[in-house]
Amino acid sequence: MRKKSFITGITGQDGAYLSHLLLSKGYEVHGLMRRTSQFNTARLQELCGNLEFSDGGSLEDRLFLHYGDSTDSLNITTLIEEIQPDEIYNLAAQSHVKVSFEMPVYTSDVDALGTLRILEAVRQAKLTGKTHVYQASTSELFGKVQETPQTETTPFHPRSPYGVAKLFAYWMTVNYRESYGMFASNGILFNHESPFRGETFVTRKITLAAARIMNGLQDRLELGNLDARRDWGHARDFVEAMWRILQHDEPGDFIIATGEQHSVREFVTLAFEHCGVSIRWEGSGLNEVGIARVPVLKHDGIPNGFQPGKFDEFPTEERVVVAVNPDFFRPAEVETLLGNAAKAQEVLGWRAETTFPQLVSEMMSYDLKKIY
Ligand code: NAP
Ligand code: F7E
Repeated sequence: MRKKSFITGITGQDGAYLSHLLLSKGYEVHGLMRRTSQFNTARLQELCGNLEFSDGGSLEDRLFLHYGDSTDSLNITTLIEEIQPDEIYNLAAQSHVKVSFEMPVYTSDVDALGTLRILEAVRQAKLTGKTHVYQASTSELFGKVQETPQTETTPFHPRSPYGVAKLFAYWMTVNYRESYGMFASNGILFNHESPFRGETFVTRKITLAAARIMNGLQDRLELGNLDARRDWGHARDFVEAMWRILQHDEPGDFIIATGEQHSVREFVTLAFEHCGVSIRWEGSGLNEVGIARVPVLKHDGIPNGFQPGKFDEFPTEERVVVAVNPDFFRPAEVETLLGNAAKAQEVLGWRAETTFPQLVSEMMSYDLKKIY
């Protein structure tokens, strides 16, 4: 019998990597998918579409997508009762911190109550003794950090409606574990990125813009807080940690992080270095700019075909390629995050495999090809 998993947020970055991992391990994967006016399964198709199975079976026999929404209690309860999953990964969320300031009520409904709906559905379906539940908790819980690096015992101080909603979800997960003996665990994951990261998160915004600038398609990249520091890992490594958390003998809460932090400015510098371009930073605050010699801006919308190593083949100009735009500031900022994943290493045997330069390189290589 195949193990059955149910992933909410299956169409997102982590949902797609986790589906790949679970399908490769022989799981039957069920996913909650929102009805949208355009197809939203591109990540799943790219990461899982070519999977081959040793028993000769096909993807259609193992991957099942169900329409639904984390705000719809009846839908969630019915699906969990029908699927009777061995493992639930609750990844669905309005996951953009800046957007959460503009949509605090909706963000709370999805990210806070959405988690409660899952936990309560498991209880109502009398699956408490069977189903292991993973909750996608976040380093945003630490917000205005109380100590560095952050561990499982660091006090929380969220700084956004997103962080506050995730705090409710974190404690509900602990509460269902303590009240009903449910196998419910929190993975407190620090930022993790990949070529499949949403395009409005800072890392992907940078790699896409750098690829467009190098192809003569974009004048400059406008960013908010260049000094923000994050502990950035690779989503592929981090979904492995999610799986290990649910395979452990007992439920618990785990920090998942690389233990290394970099600023947004460093990420930009490395992204352009991948293209053979070095950025000169000048000015400060709102007037800070990044200047570089890059291919001239084209006006016909056709990429110039840039690839690393081909820099000398293009007419170039020196210009401002990065500028600060206060529209991207947040009402309250999380300035610095750095995780200590010693518990995950000791208890789960997990550690981040991908280095920061490898992550930036993989994302840049992907986006330089995606331009076409
Ligand atoms: P993501 O790419 O934004 O994916 C979010 C997923 O949730 C998408 O599948 C999205 O569906 C779905 N979703 C949004 N609202 C929903 C709703 N009302 N009902 C059902 N599904 C809904 O996020 P991610 O980076 O994969 O992150 C996965 C989870 O980990 C999230 O809970 C996030 O908050 C948390 N997390 C992420 C990080 C990180 O650095 N990536 C770190 C810590 C924690 P659509 O495709 O239809 O939009
Ligand atoms: O911002 C700064 C911004 O939006 C990172 C989510 O997955 O990770 C993510 O949340 C930093 C912040 O991610 C821009 O102010 C500067 O300090 O990429 P981000 P995030 O807010 O850290 C956590 C762990 C989650 O749980 C979330 O779901 O970069 N920044 N300039 C910018 N950020 C954006 N988005 N855009 C800018 O132009």
